[in-house]
Amino acid sequence: MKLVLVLLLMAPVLISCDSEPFLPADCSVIHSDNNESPSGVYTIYPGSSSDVQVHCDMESAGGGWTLFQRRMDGSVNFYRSWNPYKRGFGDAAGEYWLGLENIHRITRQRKYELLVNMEDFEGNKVFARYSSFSVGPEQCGYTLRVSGFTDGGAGDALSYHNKMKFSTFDKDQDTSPENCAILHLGAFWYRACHNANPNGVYFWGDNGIRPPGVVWKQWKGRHYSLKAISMMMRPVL
Ligand SMILES: [Ca+2]
Repeated sequence: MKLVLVLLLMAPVLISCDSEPFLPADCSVIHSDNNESPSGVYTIYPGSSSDVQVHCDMESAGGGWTLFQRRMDGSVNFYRSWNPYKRGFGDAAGEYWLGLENIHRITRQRKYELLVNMEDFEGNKVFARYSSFSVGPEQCGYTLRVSGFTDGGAGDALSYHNKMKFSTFDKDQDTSPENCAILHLGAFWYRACHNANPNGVYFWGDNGIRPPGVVWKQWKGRHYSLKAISMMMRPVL
């Protein structure tokens, strides 16, 4: 009896080699696996082992986009310090920031493009698209690299931020003598300071008297806070 027990304990753990676990690195892999997958929340594996929930846009421009930033209703506070921006916060089913480390890990794998969808309070929808997008490692300040603009009605607000490091209120890496994150109540790849402030304070409509909100200057100017904006990436085929 003892011998049987010992043999059982020594038996190798059975591992099925018939199918590899499906660990998609981003939404494009999920879309390629099944192009009828709807938009929504999925789990991806941007690093070697870590998993993270994201919203996948399976409709815009062919689908397969991984959202790394989303504002839509003001339900999440985006005025946060360096560590939350590094690691990510919010809810993949609503407003969230994927985290600079995750964005870096995804965009270092291959060439990515960027799509920014936005909407005003009158229901108008526009976009800006960039054929090349990446975020460098933390040692380099999570530097943004973005180029190859295509206008979908929004105008080009991001080229101004190209090659900038990321700044939060507790980590000033902008080129201004002041602290852009504190001045504009956000966190971004500020220069001195911005043409876009997608992580600014959310406002419901335009009341005319307020600090800077969720801004895309080339579309609505400096004083209009958008109803919705989402920033998403996809590998270039
Ligand atoms: Ca500064």
